[in-house]
Order: sequence, then C-alpha cells, then structure tokens
Amino acid sequence: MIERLNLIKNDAEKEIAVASSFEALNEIKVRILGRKGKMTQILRGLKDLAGEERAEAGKTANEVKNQLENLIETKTAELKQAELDKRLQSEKIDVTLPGLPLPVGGIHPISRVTDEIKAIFTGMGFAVAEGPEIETDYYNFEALNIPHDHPARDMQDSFYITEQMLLRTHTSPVQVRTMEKMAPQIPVKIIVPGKVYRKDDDATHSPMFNQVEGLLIDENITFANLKGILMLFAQKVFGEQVKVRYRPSFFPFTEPSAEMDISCVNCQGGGCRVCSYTGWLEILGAGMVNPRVLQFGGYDPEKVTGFAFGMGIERIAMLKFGINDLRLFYDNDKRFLTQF
Ligand code: 2U9
Repeated sequence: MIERLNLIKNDAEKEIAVASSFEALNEIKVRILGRKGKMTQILRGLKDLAGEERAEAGKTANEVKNQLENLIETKTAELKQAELDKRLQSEKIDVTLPGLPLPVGGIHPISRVTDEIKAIFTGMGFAVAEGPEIETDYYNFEALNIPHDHPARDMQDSFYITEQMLLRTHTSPVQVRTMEKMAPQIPVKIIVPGKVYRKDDDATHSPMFNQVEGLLIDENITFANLKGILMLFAQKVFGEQVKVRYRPSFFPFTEPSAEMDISCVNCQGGGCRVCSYTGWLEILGAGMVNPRVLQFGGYDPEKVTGFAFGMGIERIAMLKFGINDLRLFYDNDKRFLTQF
C-alpha cells in the first residue's frame, strides 16, 4: 500500500511539474484527488485494512494527499504569475513615445476683427451692448425713424416672422433699447456687435452678416467728436498712414449723415482695381443722431446730442486681409480658415 502511494505520489509530482495550463493541472487534480480519483479510492479502501497497517497507510495517504494538494496550489500560483507576466509583457506601452498630434482650432477671421474693433472702442471708454436677433417692427424701424415706405420694411427685403416681428436688419434696435434703459442718464457710450439679416445674396452680400454699430450721447457732442473718434479707429485698424474723408449721405436715423472712406489699402490712394481707380474705399456710415430718434429713446434733443456709426465687419475683414468673396467666411473651408 505504501509503495502504491509512493508510486502515485512520484507520478503525480512529475505530471504536476510539467503541467503548462490550468486545464492540464485541473485534469491531474480530478484524476488523483477528485471524487473518483486514485487517492480518494485508497482513502476509502483503508477501512478494509487491519489495525497497524491501516494506521500507517492512513498516515502516509493523508501526507501524500496534503503534499499533492500543496503542489497543485503552488503550481496554480506559478501558472497565474506566468500568465500575468505574459500579459504585462504583451500589453506594455511605452509612455515615452510622442503622442498623436491633435488638430488645433483657431479664431475665425470675423471673430478676430470683431475682437479687435471691440478692443479699440473699449479702449476709448465705450461699453459693449448686445440684444435680441429677433426684433419687433417698433425697435427695428419705427423708433429709428424709418418710414413705412422705406424699402427695408418691404417683405422682399427683410425676413419677417409675423407682421410685427422680424430678424433684425441692423444692430440699431439694441441702441434704442439701451437708451430706453438709461435715459435720462448721460453719457451713453456703447458699441453693439452682432449678426444681422437681410434678403441679399451675392459675392459682397450675404443674408446673414455681422455689424458693429456705435452710439455716443452726451452734452455738446458735435460732428468734430465723430470725426476724431472714427479717424482714430481707422488708423488703429488699417495703420497710422491711412487717410480718411467724409462724403455726405442719408440715413433716416442720423442728420446730418456721412460716409467715411479710407485711402485704398491696396494702392495707398494711387488708384487700382480694388478701389475702382478712385484711391478711396468706403468703410462705414455715420452721422449725428436724428433728434426724433433721441426722443424715441427718451432723451431731450434740446439738452443732449449724439453721434452714431455703423459698419459691416465682413467688409472690414475683406479689406484688411485682401479677401474678394464674402462667401469664403461661411464655407468653413480649412484651407481658407487656417490662413488667419
Ligand atoms: C441709433 C441711432 C443711430 C447707426 C448708423 C450707419 C450710419 C450705417 C451701415 C454700414 C454698413 C450698415 O452694415 S451696413 O450695411 N450703417 O451706415 N449706421 S449711422 O445709427 C444709429 C443707430 C442707432 C439709436
């Protein structure tokens, strides 16, 4: 019996030593220590042996059983460790490798120019005001002294939502709203950047575009203040060398009204295709706030005066960067956008 036990032990030890998988190890365990296994059969058979022999065989059998159980346990741990080592080796990452480059976004040229214009005017003490893009007929037209037969009021020229509501055609309603809130406090000194909407669509007109308008109301504001501030603005955007001139114009909300030109950014005034051989480029409209509009906003035109101006940001950006088609701003073509 002892010999049989030793034989089982030696064979099992060899088998366990060479087992290279959990399946193989488990098969050995079942075959030797399982319910129908060799060791189990021997342990069960002990009861048939006589006194002393049974005691000795029982002792040895238990020792062998324990030894084999320990061996299997140790081998299981070894296999687990080997499996872990293999995974660590194959899944190893080199954290010192350079990462994949991520595409970096940029500021849209319209946003760049808007930010620059805002910085120039806030530097001169203007506050930035904003307001709704869906407006009432009153704020968009009526309070700005725009008559009922003005073309902008036609369904053909503006985007109406109902008879009384439309997408704003300029940012001017925000100035009216600001005046209403502030009156009779002075000064009112704001610029209003934002999107505006008109039924227009070609290389220089888009149904949506961006404007910056400005308004300064105080005692004794004159056309000289308008000229001084707008000339400084032109020089900051286009360079100190730029010249400006004013031509008379007409807007229902200003009186008198003017348009400001700058010397051509392309030919410095000599005449070229960009300026249609005039040497000048129109960049904004302006004027002294019409007394009726001051009244609509709650100010007394006998006590205060004001000037206002407006410009299209796309136009400023086109002149500044030498872009000849407005639609490029809205195409989201990275070949265009990455140039700024
Ligand atoms: C209030 C009073 C006066 C705003 C002004 C202009 C002249 C002007 C155009 C420039 C190019 C619009 O984008 S554009 O097509 N704007 O010429 N805008 S004065 O005058 C105001 C605004 C609000 C209460």
